[in-house]
This record gives sequence, structure tokens and C-alpha cells, in this order.
Amino acid sequence: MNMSSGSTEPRRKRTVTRVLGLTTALAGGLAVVVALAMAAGWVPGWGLPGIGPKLSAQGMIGKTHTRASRIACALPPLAAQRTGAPEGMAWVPGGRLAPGDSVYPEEARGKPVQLAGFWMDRTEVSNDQFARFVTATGYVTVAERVPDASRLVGAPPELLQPGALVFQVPRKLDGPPDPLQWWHYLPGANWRQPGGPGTHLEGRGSLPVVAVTLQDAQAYARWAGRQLPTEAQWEWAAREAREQAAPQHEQPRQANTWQGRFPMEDAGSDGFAGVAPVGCYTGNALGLHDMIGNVWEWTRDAWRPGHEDAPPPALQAARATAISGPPPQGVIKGGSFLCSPDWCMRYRAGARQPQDLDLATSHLGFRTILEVR
Ligand SMILES: [Ca+2]
Repeated sequence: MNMSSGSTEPRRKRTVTRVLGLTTALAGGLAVVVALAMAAGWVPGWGLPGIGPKLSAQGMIGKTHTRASRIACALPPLAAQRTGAPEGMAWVPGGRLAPGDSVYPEEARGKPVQLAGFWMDRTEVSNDQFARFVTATGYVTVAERVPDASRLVGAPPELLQPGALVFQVPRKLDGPPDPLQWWHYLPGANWRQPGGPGTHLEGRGSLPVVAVTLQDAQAYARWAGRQLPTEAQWEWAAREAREQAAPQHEQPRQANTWQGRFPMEDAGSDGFAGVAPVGCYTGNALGLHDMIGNVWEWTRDAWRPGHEDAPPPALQAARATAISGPPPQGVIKGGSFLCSPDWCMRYRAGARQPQDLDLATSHLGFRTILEVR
């Protein structure tokens, strides 16, 4: 949620639109529907009563016949690794990245950039890892804080409560597909109860932390002595540090995405319906898991509508200089368990999407990197 807009209704519309990766504005009026997760009856991966993720052996590493929420997938050892690897990280060698892809306009190919090598988390940051950070520091995430009402003049009362945007499978679709039928701002939703009130993390420590904003992710990274990747670093790692990576536009098999008719049926034929624990799918050639799918991942770059020749501004600098006009947004990468061929083909290394900096959502997490100087 962007807190700096004086016009909340258009901001809400843009926010929900961006969350789903639409490139055109939604038609019609906006009514942000606030509904409790319990009322919706189904929240993927968050353990509401009587709902269990569908599992199969496909796409998983030796884990079957149990709920996704109870699975912790052990990572295979790295085949060849640079010495002195920080725990849980893999080495991404330097090279020359030609960023972008050809499916959506915002990802059009950009000028190659030279990158130094760096260490990267092999998986998305998990709930257990984030909990250790919170325990050690007492950190309170943005979604747990009362929003600044002075920056949300005219907003519906529910938007003045702490909360997050949560995906819920709609019971039925009324009219044309409209993201507002499956995205809901839920007061009380946050990383501890990412499906909203009534959901919890018990037994779900190995799932990626979600409902974290850029500020939250950066706070964790600083605590860990690391930082978030740039968009280029993230894409380079997802391309397995290959300059001439083959285009890959098919829905990947080794990633947690969406099968079935979106948003009504999450068939889970890739092994998981909803969010999967980190590291359950086969890693890429660098030993990085879930770069594609599962949850979107924050980068530290400010959003621009395309790949431009000049280096992207750091978000802090962009934020500080945004005096008028729309506030800066961040770049998120990798797609999520919600990506499907019939709705959002962003299960690719070159795909990119803008994200409001202060908006916590149920399909967005992060991983960190460690640069070598
Ligand atoms: Ca899936």
C-alpha cells in the first residue's frame, strides 16, 4: 500500500492491478472489499480448518504424502562450490547480463550490464529465519503497524487498520475477471498470520515469509549483514549466470506455479497448491531454489517501465527525491504460485513487476545476497 498518495481510490486500483501484473488499468469503479479469511473458506497454504494442499511426487525432492505446511525440504549439497560459502548461500559468478525478455512490454531487452560475482541465499527467507530476526531485534513489520491516517485521507476505515493484501480463491466469478474478486485487504493479515485472522504459522516455519514490505526485507538483510539483490543481480542468478541463456517461455516444471483455471482451481499438479516450503523444487545450476515461482521476491531497485541504459536508482535515493507525482515503486522478480499461462506468464527470469513499497501481500517474499568487495 502506498501511504503517500492523497488520492486513495486510484491508488488502491493501481495497487491491486500491479499486484497481479496487469498492464492496463482496471475498468469500472473500485470497491476494496474487506473480508475475513475465514469467511472466504480457502486461503492457500495457511492452514484454515479442513483445507490441505494437494500433493504429488512431481516437482518435489523426495517428499510425499503429507501436508505442505509440515514439510521441510532438505537442500542437496552443492556440486561445486567456491570455498568459504556462507551458510545457506551459493556463489553466483560474475558475467555479462543482457536483461529482459519478450513476453510483456516492460521486460523488453535492455543494454548488457557487467556484474561481479556475489553470494546468494539458496532459498527464499523462511518464516523460521524471519522469526529469529524478529526475536533478536523486536522488529515490527509494516503490516503490523497502524497506518498513518494523515496520509490516507478519505480511505475506507478498514484501510486505516494494520493489514495486508491477501489472495483468496473466489467462490464464484461475477462478470469479467476482476482482481478485486480474489485480492482482499484484510485487517490483521501480516507475516505471523499471512492468510488473515484465524491463520497461523504453526508447523509452517519452512514456508517463505510473506506479507513483508521492502522496508521489512531490508531490515532483515541489514540484521543478517547482507542486502537485497539488484534487479540485474537477481535476473543474472535466475539465468544461472549464463549470458546466452536459452529463452524459456513455457510454464516451468521445476517451480511452484499455478495449474488449472485461474483463479478458481489451483490444481497443484506441480506438487503444491498454494505456497510451498522453500527448497522443495530442484534447484538451478547454481544451487538456487525457487528463483521462479513460489513467491515473488523483492529487489533493491526502483521501478522503471523498461530497461534503460542508465543504471537504475537505488530505492532510497528515488524515495528521497520523489517530491511530487507518484511515489517510487520497487521491482519484484520471479513470479509466484499464482502465475499461470492463462493469466500471468511471469514465471520467467526476465519477467518483472512493479510493487508499492509499503504494500504487504501474501505472494511476496525475498532472499538476500552478500557482495564480495
Ligand atoms: Ca503450484
